[in-house]
Amino acid sequence: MGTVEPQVASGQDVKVGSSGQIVANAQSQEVTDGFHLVIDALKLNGIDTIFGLPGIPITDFTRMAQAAGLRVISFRHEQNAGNAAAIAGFMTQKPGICLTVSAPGFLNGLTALANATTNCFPMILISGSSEREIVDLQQGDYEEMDQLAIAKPLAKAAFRVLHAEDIGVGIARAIRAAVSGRPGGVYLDLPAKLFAQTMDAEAGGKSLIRVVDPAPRQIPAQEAVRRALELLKSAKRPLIVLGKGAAYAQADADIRALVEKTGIPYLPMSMAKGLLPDTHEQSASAARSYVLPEADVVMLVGARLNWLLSHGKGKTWGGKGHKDWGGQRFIQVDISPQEADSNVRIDAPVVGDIGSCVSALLAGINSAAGSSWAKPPAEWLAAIAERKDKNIAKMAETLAKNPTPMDFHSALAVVRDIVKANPDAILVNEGANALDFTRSIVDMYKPRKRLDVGTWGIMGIGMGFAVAAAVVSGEPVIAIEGDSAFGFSGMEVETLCRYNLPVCVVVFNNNGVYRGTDVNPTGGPDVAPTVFVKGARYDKLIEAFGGVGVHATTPAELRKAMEEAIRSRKPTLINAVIDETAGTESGRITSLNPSAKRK
Ligand SMILES: Cc1ncc(C[n+]2csc(CCOP(=O)(O)OP(=O)(O)O)c2C)c(N)n1
Ligand SMILES: [Mg+2]
Repeated sequence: MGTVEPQVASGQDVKVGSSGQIVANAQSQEVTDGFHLVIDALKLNGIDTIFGLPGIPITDFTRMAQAAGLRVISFRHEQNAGNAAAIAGFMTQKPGICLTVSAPGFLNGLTALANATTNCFPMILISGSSEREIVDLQQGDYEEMDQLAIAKPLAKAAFRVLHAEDIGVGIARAIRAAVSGRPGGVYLDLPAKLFAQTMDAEAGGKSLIRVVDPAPRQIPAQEAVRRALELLKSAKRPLIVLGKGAAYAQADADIRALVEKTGIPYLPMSMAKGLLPDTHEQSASAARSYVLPEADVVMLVGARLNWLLSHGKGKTWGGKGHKDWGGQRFIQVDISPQEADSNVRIDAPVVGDIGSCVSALLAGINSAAGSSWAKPPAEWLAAIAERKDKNIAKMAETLAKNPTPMDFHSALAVVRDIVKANPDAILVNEGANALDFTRSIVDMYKPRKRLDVGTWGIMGIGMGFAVAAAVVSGEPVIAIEGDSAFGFSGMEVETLCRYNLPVCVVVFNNNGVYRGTDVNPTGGPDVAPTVFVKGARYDKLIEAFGGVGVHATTPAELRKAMEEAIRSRKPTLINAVIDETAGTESGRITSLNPSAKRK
């Protein structure tokens, strides 16, 4: 139990006991308060880190949490703290905690909470809130806002605790909601008054709950597994798609065994890269545009058929028109029973946690009535290999060029080598071209090493993810950032320096959003909306806080700086000057711009 600062429970005749606790004369009781009950409840559930930003009413909470041995990582903007919490949740399967003040701080954290929910990252946004009586009558309290109502539609669940004796239940419910089933963002509203409430320490301790089995396994039905395996067996051109959910599951060995035992080519979604090394011979990444329309049976493992997979239909999948079904039959392994049929018919849904589902599928394959599982037809594998080899050779040619100025490819050839030499390093990535080229060029070798913009393609995750990745893993972090993307969280380079984190930020500086070449068609003094200050020196930013800044205009300079950053583990920002003409509108998703659709 945490003990309280000398504080008087109202109306009681008290004295301070030998260990500083409050002793009431009547029953000789120790008291605790809301602050300590929240801290104790978190600690009781194995939470060791809080990402946040102090202010009324949670400043003292951050101090007491630190005093109680929790790691409290303070940010410069709540959105970055929220993103840190979310990705910590993804990496650890424990809910990441983000702590903010009321209204504006809460709102700043809310984008990260919504993004976490969309991406199925378990996090809990804990915000202090103002006086309920005043908020509910809209009488204009300090930072007045009905936060619970606002959070509800954006979170997987939202709770408020009004009484100290309910803190244990509140934290337990938040933890269960965040990590069980399909994980997501949970909002927990803690009014200012709650923190100061006192209660008997022993009763308080007893009111806390250590959550037993917070994310229970969900075993798939045998019938569903059998149906899926039968469909898979009937395939002539099978394909496995591994999603972020498969990476989250931490069932790495079984997933690899499933892919290798079946011999089926696979495609990793962005954050599933590295589940098997990207250099694996069964990886079909370099032949994506061939395998999607050609496959006849597709097994989705923790991957949703959303826009990132063109909704499972249309021309990407061999359909005639943009909404036409391509003829594939789908097996979908997912924790949510509602996911199947969201976009196209799923012939064989397998519902359960990815780990249990994959192990059940493997068991079915291994026991295939004595007969060993037949590998996919050789023509299918040969056709994929042919495309792959061609595309990989083409890419190697492009990467070997050394143009002046440096372009995305020549810079990423360096990043690719550095990641290969440091497979434990974590790669954070955002931008448009800076994102798409990195995803396709930089191979990942281990699971959960690539953290990026996820389902929404959200800008601003960069420094929050980088801080959390370094704090949670202790491994070096490389953040490949578009210059626009970096700007959303750039002030957190101070946070990198303050905590002395081994993060190497590489800003791919092409003078703007997508490119630096747009012009104002009116000839007026304002530059075009996508263009930034030309020749900006982002490296100077980190120098202001004692970090290492490097200005790199060639691949050789970039290589030297990245190697040094990884070796030294010093917070480093490399301003990598990229040809401002090299990018394309929106990177790979140009076609989503409305004007591209205009007939
Ligand atoms: C929160 C948010 N705001 C805006 C966007 C739209 N957007 C997509 S990519 C991008 C920035 C692209 O520029 P940059 O990061 O410099 O990458 P580049 O293509 O130049 O390499 C923006 C603003 C977004 N995805 N998310
Ligand atoms: Mg840019």
